[in-house]
Amino acid sequence: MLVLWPVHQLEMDHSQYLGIMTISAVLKEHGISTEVVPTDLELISKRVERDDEVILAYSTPSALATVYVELNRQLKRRHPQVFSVFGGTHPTYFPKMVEEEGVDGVCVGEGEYPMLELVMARAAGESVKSLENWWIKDNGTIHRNAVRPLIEDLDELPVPDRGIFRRAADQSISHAIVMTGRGCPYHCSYCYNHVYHKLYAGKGNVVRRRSVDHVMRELRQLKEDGCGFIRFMDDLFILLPEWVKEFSRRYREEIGLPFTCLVRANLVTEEIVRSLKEAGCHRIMMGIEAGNDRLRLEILKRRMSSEQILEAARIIRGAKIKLVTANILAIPGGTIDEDWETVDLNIRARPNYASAAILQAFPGTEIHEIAEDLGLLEDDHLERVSQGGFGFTTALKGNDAGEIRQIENLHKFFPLVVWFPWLKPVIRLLIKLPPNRFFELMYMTCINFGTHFISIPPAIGGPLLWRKLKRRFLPGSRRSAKPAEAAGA
Ligand code: B12
Ligand code: SF4
Repeated sequence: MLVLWPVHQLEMDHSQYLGIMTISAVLKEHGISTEVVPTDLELISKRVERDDEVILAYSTPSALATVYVELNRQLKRRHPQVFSVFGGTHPTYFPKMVEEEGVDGVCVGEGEYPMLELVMARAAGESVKSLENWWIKDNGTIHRNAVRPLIEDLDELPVPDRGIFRRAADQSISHAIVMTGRGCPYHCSYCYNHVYHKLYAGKGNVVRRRSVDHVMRELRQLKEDGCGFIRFMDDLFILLPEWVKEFSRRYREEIGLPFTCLVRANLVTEEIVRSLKEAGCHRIMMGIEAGNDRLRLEILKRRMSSEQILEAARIIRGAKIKLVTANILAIPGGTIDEDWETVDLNIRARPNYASAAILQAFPGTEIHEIAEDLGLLEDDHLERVSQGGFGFTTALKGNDAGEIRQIENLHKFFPLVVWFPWLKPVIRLLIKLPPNRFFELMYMTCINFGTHFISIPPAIGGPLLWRKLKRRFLPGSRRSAKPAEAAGA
């Protein structure tokens, strides 16, 4: 029995999927083979043919749902005997995707034990239709099973199986994405967390943290393997101040690598930022999201004031930690003037880099309902947000096409205008032009500079950018995913 995970853009250095790695580690503990492969129809076909029984498993963010469903449809036409399952954020928000052609089952919520049970049951020739967390299609009938309680103690999980990616792709080991816990207690309308709170009501605490010991074990291994930089991607790294203090002390003594993490402005204090700095924190990312109070409080449901944001930014900058802000444009019910307010609040916060995304109203989230109530959804909205486009444009309708165009263009100039506020009058004029390659190039330049020279120390980010450019522009070095035979080695 082989569990095979097709991964979009597997060759990219940031393609580090902890969901896949953790499930893989659990499966391997039970003697089950698992591999990742690039989303290449021929490669996957060859690999499928080499094993008697294969489960195709897709870890599916909404942005890639259509990409994976389409790939799977083609694979199932060639290999009807494989069993195809989908898990991750999109199936969790939108389990109805089980109705798609070729999908045999979707896993709702946390996947380690549900996947283990499913694989074991199939290996034993047993039925999988009543397994917890699964929506299973069986002879045209869909069986919708409830979720099991959340894993209470994350320390019971094995260290993520990073080897699964290293064997399959020539990814850089210079930096690693690490999660020290799961869940966030807040309920921002565009985020996955409120969905989890609803889904798991009465079934355990959504917010959980690994012990410092457990995290250190993983980090020591990463350091031994040559990793030089850690990206903690916990939703809210500073949620538990006592944990952070213990972690910071031990991290400084035992690991000492530069790292980044994410914070929320209302939780930032001088004391916590000092301990992060002492531990070696290189960059902090903090959401500003919207400068306009109505959009921030009522639409995005981010309960914090502009003053709190500015004070947190002051504390982070004061500690000489690089500050990167996260922002959202094209918010349902918002206007271009309100998006300029976001620029203005960023200018006042003076981040080292201001990142911005165009809001994607993923199905299952509250912001999707808000957009629906405002009549902003096109009939093909789901397809539009799930083709792997990663948000260069909005999929929402607006009252005025000209205004939408300005917002999409402002997105391309966002980091630049926060760096150089004196450019505002020029950019106000430029964004009235039709979207064009120059604007995109400007955006890609800023984003690559921000990612590789600000968010990551340049000594590590520089080589990463070089690898990326080589892959993009030098023929022959484009595919750094290894052939399926090597992946299985
Ligand atoms: C690290 C991270 C990234 C990394 C790595 C990609 C990744 N998806 O891991 C990078 C920086 C590349 C990234 C990019 C993007 N991300 Co991101 N990212 C995260 C983050 C912070 C952590 C993911 C993680 O490692 N979680 C820990 C693991 C253990 O949990 P998990 O992945 O959910 O997996 C568990 C279950 O979902 C399930 N499961 C997962 N896959 C499968 C498959 C099967 C078969 C089964 C049975 C179960 C199963 O079991 C796992 C173990 O319990 C999450 C927020 C979060 N806290 O989860 C956002 C999040 C996943 N990202 C999000 C978004 C929007 C994006 C982007 C689209 C942003 C953009 N505009 O470009 C891109 C998409 C790129 C991509 N290909 O995924 C959204 C997704 C929303 C949605 N509806 O899909 C999230 C949820 C953030 C949010 N605020 O809502 N991201
Ligand atoms: S604070 Fe961040 S992680 Fe928490 S719910 Fe809001 S957006 Fe999601």
